[in-house]
Amino acid sequence: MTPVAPLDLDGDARLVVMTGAGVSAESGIPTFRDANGLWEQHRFEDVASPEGFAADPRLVWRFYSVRREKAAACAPNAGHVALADVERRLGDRFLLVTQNVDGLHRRAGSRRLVELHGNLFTSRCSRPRCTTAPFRDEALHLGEALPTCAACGALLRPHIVWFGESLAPEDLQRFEDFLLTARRDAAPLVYVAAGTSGAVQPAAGLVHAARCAGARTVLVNLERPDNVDAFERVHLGRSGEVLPRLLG
Ligand code: BV8
Repeated sequence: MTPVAPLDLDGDARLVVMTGAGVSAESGIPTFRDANGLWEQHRFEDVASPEGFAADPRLVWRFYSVRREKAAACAPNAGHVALADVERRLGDRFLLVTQNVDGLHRRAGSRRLVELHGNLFTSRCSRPRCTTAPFRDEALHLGEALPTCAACGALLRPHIVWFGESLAPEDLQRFEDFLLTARRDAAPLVYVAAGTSGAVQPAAGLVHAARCAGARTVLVNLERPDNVDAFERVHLGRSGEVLPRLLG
């Protein structure tokens, strides 16, 4: 692994970090696109799309229940802890934006956190106009009977952003506001992406918005991802080893 010089985060510097499934790999959670990754067993259209849910809600509930069970049995790793530590140090000069739905950032102590793609441990009514709000759900729905909404009787679904579904505008706005505030304050801005293949939009494109806002860009990944050219500094290595040094 190339030497890792700590980021200069003193003074008024702002740091925004984007994480993907690679950050949870060292906790034992399979990524999506690595060998024997999650998508190896399923086409993502079948298990992570509204069409897939409509066609076979039992398969989708099994896919997410198995991941719910796995994530609950895993623990945050040194990369998650380093991100929670730097948040304690920087306070509102820090923002964590994750594609991950496993909940490990929150369990490591991160609170200035935007879960762009939702959360494994949250369910909601599948009927868009139902008034039932998303709620904490740790149950495993592996059997024949599928969970239904207490208010309207429709099927419940995981509170996850599936392919073909839009991200929550307020989540993207929180990221935009953080960039705008850094610019307004003429503060140095650093954008770090860790453990992501840069394959999924619009998350993979956030680095371009950060560059337009004047950010220095740093990548931490096991291999060169699709959007590697968007980064000025690249650290190839395990996020559990690199992030503590980079953010220390
Ligand atoms: C949307 C929830 C508008 C599910 C997920 C252009 C613009 C807008 C949309 C699109 C576009 N082009 C295509 C689209 C459509 C689509 C898309 O991006 N498709 C891809 C496949 C081409 N995007 C969407 O549908 C998005 N919606 O844009 O709405 C819209 C509306 C209608 C019609 C069109 C557009 C919604 C995308 C969200 C999908 N949901 N997750 C679930 O989790 O079950 S995405 C899913 O992939 C996960 O969230 C995952 O995090 C994410 C990205 O994967 P990564 O996290 O990067 O994981 P991956 O395995 O790929 O890579 C891991 C990396 O880590 C590897 O590089 C590996 O080398 C590295 N690594 C491994 N170990 C380590 C490590 N690195 C460091 N240390 C280690 N130890």
